[in-house]
Amino acid sequence: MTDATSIRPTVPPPDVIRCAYVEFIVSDLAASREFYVDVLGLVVTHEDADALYLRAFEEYLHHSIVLRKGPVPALSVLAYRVRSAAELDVAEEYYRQLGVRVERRAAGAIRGIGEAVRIEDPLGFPIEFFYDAEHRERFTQRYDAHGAGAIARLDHFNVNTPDVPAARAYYEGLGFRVSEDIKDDEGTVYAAWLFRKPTVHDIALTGGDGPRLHHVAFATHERHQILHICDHLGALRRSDMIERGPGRHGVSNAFYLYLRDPDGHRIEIYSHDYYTGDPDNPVISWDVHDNQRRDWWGNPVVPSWYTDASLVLDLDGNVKETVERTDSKEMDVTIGADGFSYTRKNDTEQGFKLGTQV
Ligand code: 4SX
Ligand code: FE2
Ligand code: CA
Repeated sequence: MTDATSIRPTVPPPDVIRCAYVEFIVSDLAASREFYVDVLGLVVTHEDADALYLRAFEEYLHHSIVLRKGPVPALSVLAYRVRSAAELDVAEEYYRQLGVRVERRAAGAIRGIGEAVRIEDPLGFPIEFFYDAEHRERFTQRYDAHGAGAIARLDHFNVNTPDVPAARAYYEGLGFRVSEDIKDDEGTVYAAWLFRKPTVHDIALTGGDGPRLHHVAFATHERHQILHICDHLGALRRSDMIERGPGRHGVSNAFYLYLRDPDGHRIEIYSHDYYTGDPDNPVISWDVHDNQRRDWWGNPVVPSWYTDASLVLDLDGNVKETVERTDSKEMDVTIGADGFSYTRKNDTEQGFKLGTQV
């Protein structure tokens, strides 16, 4: 994190529509293809010896995920779509004023994407803004091609960053609004969810050593599609790829499943969050000790979900060093040795008495 989290530019931020695509560096394209194409059913837009460009059934832009072969598994870019090509000039000026690294990419430089602006954001992430992109067939009604675990579209990014309030202020400056957060009584903020499109989030900020990518999430229309992915992995004897879930989130209310791809990159399959588009959409704050915040049914979160994340690259392709989180860590205050949590806040040590409503 640089001082740029506290700079406020005098020009407006670019008009971001939504999170649009992610690029991962992977070690073995054939293994990635088995996971993303054969199991998850993503549609191949383009593939060559270096990379796979994939999209989900409802998407008509060229890709929502790129898997590129490289030496170190990592995140190489998180891309946001802006409202028009003119917003690229706005983005360039905004980030120059923030004092971070800014690069223009000519049309044709990035397969499937027109002109783009790439930056290293104040949190240390490689971020792209683009508008123009090639269109491909939208598979919405290609039911012949949908498997039982059909994935509709990219939904959100989730990143690890050490200072959540600073990161939140940066994203609010970029025009994102908070939908939900997790805090404690001492004022520590553990996580925050922010959006541009009218859903719970385009980006979640999760307190942790960073910059690292926690996960990217794809949405299905129905819960049964998530359950089928679990059954499919079981049938392949690949249940080790299931990290957490399936379950119902407290935050967002979405149905969820977390998978780890062959390089350990975490993919969430997500369904049914709620509409947030009105200007007075209420912010929901959760207590970090509420054991229904991350799983509405109270199922515990596995430690790897708190500790593991993907490294990120700078614009030259070098691995970014991470900065340690110094604020208290959610895992330590909930499932660690001193951790505690509750189901009903006013319960005593005697625990829940059947029939008692608090
Ligand atoms: O685990 S949480 O219920 O806080 C949660 C995690 C909610 C929504 C998400 O997309 C997520 O990754
Ligand atoms: Fe998520
Ligand atoms: Ca498991």
